[in-house]
Parts: sequence; structure tokens; C-alpha cells
Amino acid sequence: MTTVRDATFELFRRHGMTTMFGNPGSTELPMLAEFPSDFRYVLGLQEAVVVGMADGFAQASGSVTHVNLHTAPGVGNAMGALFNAQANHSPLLVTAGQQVRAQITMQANLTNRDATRVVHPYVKWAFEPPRAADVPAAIAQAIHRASLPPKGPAFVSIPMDDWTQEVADDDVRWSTSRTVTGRAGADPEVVADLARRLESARKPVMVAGPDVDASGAWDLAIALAEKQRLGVWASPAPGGGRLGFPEGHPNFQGTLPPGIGAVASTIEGADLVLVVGSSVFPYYPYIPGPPLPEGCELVAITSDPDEAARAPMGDAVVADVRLTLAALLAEVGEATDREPPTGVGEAPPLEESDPLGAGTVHATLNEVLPDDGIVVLESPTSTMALRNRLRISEPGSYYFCAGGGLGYGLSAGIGVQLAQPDRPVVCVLGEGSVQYAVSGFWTAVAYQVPITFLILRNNEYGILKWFAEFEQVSGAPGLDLPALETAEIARGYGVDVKRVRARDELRDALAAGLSANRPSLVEVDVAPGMSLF
Ligand SMILES: Cc1ncc(C[n+]2csc(CCOP(=O)(O)OP(=O)(O)O)c2C)c(N)n1
Repeated sequence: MTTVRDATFELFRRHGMTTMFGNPGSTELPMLAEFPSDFRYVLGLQEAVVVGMADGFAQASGSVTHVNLHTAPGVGNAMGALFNAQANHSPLLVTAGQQVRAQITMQANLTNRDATRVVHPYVKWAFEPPRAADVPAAIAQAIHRASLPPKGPAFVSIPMDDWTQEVADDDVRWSTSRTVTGRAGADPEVVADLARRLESARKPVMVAGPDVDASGAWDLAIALAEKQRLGVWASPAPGGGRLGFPEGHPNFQGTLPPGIGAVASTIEGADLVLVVGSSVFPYYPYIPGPPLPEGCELVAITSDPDEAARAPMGDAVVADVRLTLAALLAEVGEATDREPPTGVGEAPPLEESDPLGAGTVHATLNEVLPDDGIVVLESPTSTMALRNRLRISEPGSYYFCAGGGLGYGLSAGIGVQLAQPDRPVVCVLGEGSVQYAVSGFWTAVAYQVPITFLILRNNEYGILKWFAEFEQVSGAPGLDLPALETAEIARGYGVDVKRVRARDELRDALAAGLSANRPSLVEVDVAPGMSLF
């Protein structure tokens, strides 16, 4: 005999899931009892932060990550972050405590009524096991579902009295020792057909999206672009949670704008678009127009059947991005008669200003960030300036929220740094964005996570002012953030902070933060408005 708890922790060990993110309540304590010493519990002080940290950890480690939440209110607080995790294709096992079985029917206090319905739109699967003995199998199933393409959160609600129940070894052995793998390549005929389409196109281009990085296909995307002399665009920034192609490479052409008509005019002249590891496309705002230039075709390779089905134009191949790119690379010939692309050219020179422009801030970051540095970004008005000044060119080096819910950046940054302890992580945030996950500072300090926060302070919700102009909205309230002392708040949580204004001070403070082995924060005043460079 064994207990549900022992069998489940053994299951976690088998999957290498020994880091658990959570915020506990009375209904979760039975799971945490006698917490094994080979496990690490990372405490977050609010559930959106807990899920955001797990999201970053899951993406940066490439493995299913366990988040434990406190019955209905904990899950409720986490919903926005679960929306983000689903958009990020982040493989999460989300568990939540539940009342003891004897008190669920009477709906005693803290009963998670409709436990499986409330999370429904943002998880791949939601389940409450009918018997205590089924808990390990249900959790095993959720782990498999989270890791199968498209990766995403899967949810199990667990009555709190289940953990101490005894089960026969034979009742859990079979279901908890299974391996399920989900990488499937494309039909060779489909690959051959795609290769011929690429070879016979006059001017094919590639659009590289987040799943290139997540599937480990970075080098294959480069090799295919070079062999076929493809100009490569990054998928539009709002949904491009990760980079699929080195932005300093001569084949790189820039980031696609996120509007329907704007995409078509940007790739004018192309006659075939090969989209790799992205939805088609994460558009926003609405800029109507033809979705592609006249006579241009599109083929998307995605591991997500949903992305394939809902694309508004073009063909799609549902298959693992890495395997499909490898097969395509082997199948296509060298495109020696096409002109090789010549890159995006130099960024315009920096303009002097006081306070600094966001582009100058990011150019300064670029001077001090080591080659193996990782950027986690949530600074809406400076997103493109960062991309254009850093031209990140290593895999696994950029994380951005595909879902667009603020609070991801600060939390995910901590998770990414925990998963990649040997690489310097800089988390670049607008001061407004910080506030959605501000208690994450406590976790960074409590676990001595050596992350560097760079806070851009423009005293406003800058991007919303940009949107107000775009949407021709005047007189909207609530777009200014005066007297918000983010550095002082972070100091209260125990972070080493520095407020700077001049470029030299910024460079020194960032360099010091990046070499410190504890969390540090640099808050810099920046000029208001949107910066592209
Ligand atoms: C959870 C959530 N609430 C609200 C928003 C809407 N929103 C998008 S950007 C933004 C302002 C961000 O301000 P800040 O981080 O200071 O960056 P800035 O726009 O000034 O660069 C807001 C409120 C959102 N994306 N997510």
C-alpha cells in the first residue's frame, strides 16, 4: 500500500517536476505535509504571480511545471495569468485544493463549486477525480495533456482528504509510469510538395514565430533561410512571445506589423509566405485590408490544430515545427539563383534628450547585457525600441506575453531566472506593468533570484495614449500615473534599488545589477510616448 500523496510525489519525481509554485491555503496543506527535501516550493504572494512565475519557468525549462492554487478564490485570482499561459503555449499542471469529499455536496465553506467549469476556457482539460484512488492517474493524465501539442495548462481539483488515503500499489503503478510523446512530423508527401512550392516561387519569405524557439528549431530555421535565401520576418510583436530567428542575421527583415492590411503591404513583392511556428497572425489593432499581396500564397507550419484551423487565409501543415523544418531542409535544393537578403541595416542614431528616450535606454542595456543574457519584456511603448536596439540573436533569450495580460513580465522573469540560474536575466518593465505583479519582488528576494529589473518610468500608461489617438478617442480618464514610486515599493520588499536619469548612471547601475547575485532594480526616467528605435 501507498498513500495518494506518496504516489503523486513519486509521479512528479518521474517527470522531473520537483519545483512547485504555489500559494497555499488550508485546503492545500494536506498535499504539502512532510514536504520532501528533494522538492522546492516557490511561494508567490498572489496567484496571478504564482502562475506567471510557473509560466516563465515552464517555457525556459521546456518542461511541465506544477502550480498549486487555493480552491475557488485562488483559481479566480489566477485566471488572467492562465489566459496568458494558454496563449504562451506554456505546459502547466495546475492543481487546486477542494473541500473534503463529505462536505462538497452541502457546499461547506471554501467548496470550489463548478471547479472544472470556472477554468474551462483557459485550460486544455479540467477534472475532479471521482475517487481518491484516481488522483495520481488524473494528475498523470493532466501532465500528458499539458505537454502534448499545443502545450498549455491542464487542471485538476483535488479534495483535501484524498492525500492521506491509502491505495494499493497496483492501482497506481500502471497509470503513473507511462511515457507519452507528442512530436509528430509531417507526411513526407506534404513536405515534398512544400519543398517544390518553395523552389519554384519567385520571391518566397519566411515568418518565424515563437514555436521555432520552443520546439528547438532555431538552427534549422537559419539553415533553411540561408539555403533558400529567404528574407525572414518575425511574427507580429503582440503575439510573438518568443523569437524564431536571430534579429542580427543578414536574412532578417524586421518584425511584421500586427494589422491585417499592414502585413500585406510590408511583404509586398513576395509570392509565397512560409509561416513557421506562429498563428496567422496575432493581429491587433484592426487595420483592414487584403491579408496578402495579390498573387501571394501562404503555408503555415504549426503544431497547434487550432491555429491551423482558424487562420483566415493560406494552407497549413499541422506537425512538429522542428521535425518538419528538418525534413523540409533535407528535401529542398539550394536557391543559388535568388539574391541573398541583405539585412535590416543600422538603427538610426540616438537622439539626446532629458529624460532619456526609451531607445537610448535599450541601447545602453545592449552595451552591458552579456551574449547569453535573457530579456523578459513588458514595457509596452518601448517593445519595438528594445527589439531594434538589441537585435537578440541567441535562442531562448526573449520572453514576451503572447496573451497581453499585464503582470506576466515581472512574474515570468522570476520563473525564467529560476529555470536558467546560470544566465543573466533582465526583466524590462513599464512602471504601470509592475503594479499587476508587484508582490513578485518579495519572491525574488526570498529565494535570492539574481534577476535585474529595469523599470522605465514615463509617469503614464503610454501605450493607451497611443491607442487613444489611433482609436480617435479623446478625454479618456485614467491614463496618467503621477507619483508612483516603484523603486521605493521594491525597496520595501527588500530589492536593491537605484533610481537614475543620466545614461552613464544607467549603464553603471545595470552593469552592477547584472553582476550581483541577488535581485536588483534600476528605475530610469524616460520621455513619454512610443519609441520604435
Ligand atoms: C491585466 C491587464 N490590464 C490592463 C491592460 C491594459 N493595458 C495595456 S498596456 C497598459 C499600460 C501599461 O503601462 P506601462 O507598463 O507603464 O507601460 P507604457 O505603456 O507606459 O510603456 C494597460 C493598462 C492589460 N494589458 N492587462
